[in-house]
Amino acid sequence: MNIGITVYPTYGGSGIVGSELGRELALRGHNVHFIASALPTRLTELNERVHFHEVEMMSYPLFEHQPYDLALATKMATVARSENLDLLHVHYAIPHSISAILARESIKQKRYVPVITTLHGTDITLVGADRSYLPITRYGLQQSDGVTAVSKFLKQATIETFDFDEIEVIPNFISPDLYRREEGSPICRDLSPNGEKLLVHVSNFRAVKRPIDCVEILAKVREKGGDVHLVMVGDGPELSAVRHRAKQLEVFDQTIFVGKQAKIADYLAVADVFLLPSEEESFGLAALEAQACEVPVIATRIGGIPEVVNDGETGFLSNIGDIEKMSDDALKFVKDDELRRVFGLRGRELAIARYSSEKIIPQYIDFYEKVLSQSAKKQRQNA
Ligand code: GMT
Repeated sequence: MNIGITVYPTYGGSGIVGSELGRELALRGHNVHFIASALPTRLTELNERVHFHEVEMMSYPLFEHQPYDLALATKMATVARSENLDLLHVHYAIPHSISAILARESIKQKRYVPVITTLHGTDITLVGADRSYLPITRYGLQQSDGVTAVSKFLKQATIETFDFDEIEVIPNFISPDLYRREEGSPICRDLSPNGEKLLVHVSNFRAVKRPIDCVEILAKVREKGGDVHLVMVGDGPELSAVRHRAKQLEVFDQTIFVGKQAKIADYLAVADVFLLPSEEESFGLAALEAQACEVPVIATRIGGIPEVVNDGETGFLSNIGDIEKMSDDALKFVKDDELRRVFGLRGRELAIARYSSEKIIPQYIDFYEKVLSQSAKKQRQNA
């Protein structure tokens, strides 16, 4: 198949999933055309099966704001025709599905190119659910030829908010070869020079991730006798507040801010405990990646996290903001090597059994084929 994929190319779970999906599809012989405003972060290699088409923004004195949605739609339509795309697969509904629908409609006299929208989370729970965006998000869902969601939780949230239920759940995935344990690497020696245990958090430091809770947990674990460092991977709006709180709690010297990283796996591979204290998480891709690296997860019992983390088996779940319990749970892993090992092994086992690329990518391919045959049938009926 010739597949067009659109993602937000910057830091964010949906961009990672879309990019890795493209890479996996290309490995299986499909031609993938990324259509985005920049090369997606995790897309490190272009080759004869993986192509990148940059959305060029048009500037004109009349435009106070450059019309990205239209520039994207224009590029999608152009690439769909020039590369003979079979379908357009967009990640994150706003505005990608609207742009794709516009592209599809603008060229349908020549050929009908179906649009598949994958919902990731805040496109439904925050942005799409906002009263001002709700009607256009619903329109994007209704007009897509196929819609997938990354968790059962997100499907249910979409049904409740948008009264729209034609959604296939295709969960996020990991490549077990890319995410695996690797102790004793140079990174590990830098982060833990005296053998301190490593708590690791990875996010885009938005308020919904509650990154400040991570330094609160660090302070409590240390207070309770845990010899730990906290590694904060990523960047975003809450970063300066996190730094400030770390100083207030006198744990700044034990907190290592490494910024955005192209290879998150390097940090997860040496982590001892992964922290994800979010107040919203439709799936929690970083928790899955951590589990694949045999790292037990301390997270909140919200959204899709219980679908990914088995409480008491691959990690421990708590209520939002329950720093006391999260730090007690983290301390258990810090103090007990065997507990950490058992939870870690089980985490990798479940991550591979439920969410390996071998299992999930065929589900996307089957879904593409289903949508293509349904839309071909519809086109024949309308002819
Ligand atoms: O919240 C983020 O980090 C970014 C956001 C995105 O769409 O880029 O992530 C969402 O999609 C990820 C991949 O499917 C999920 O793992 C995250 O749980 C989800 N974030 C939220 O629901 C807050």
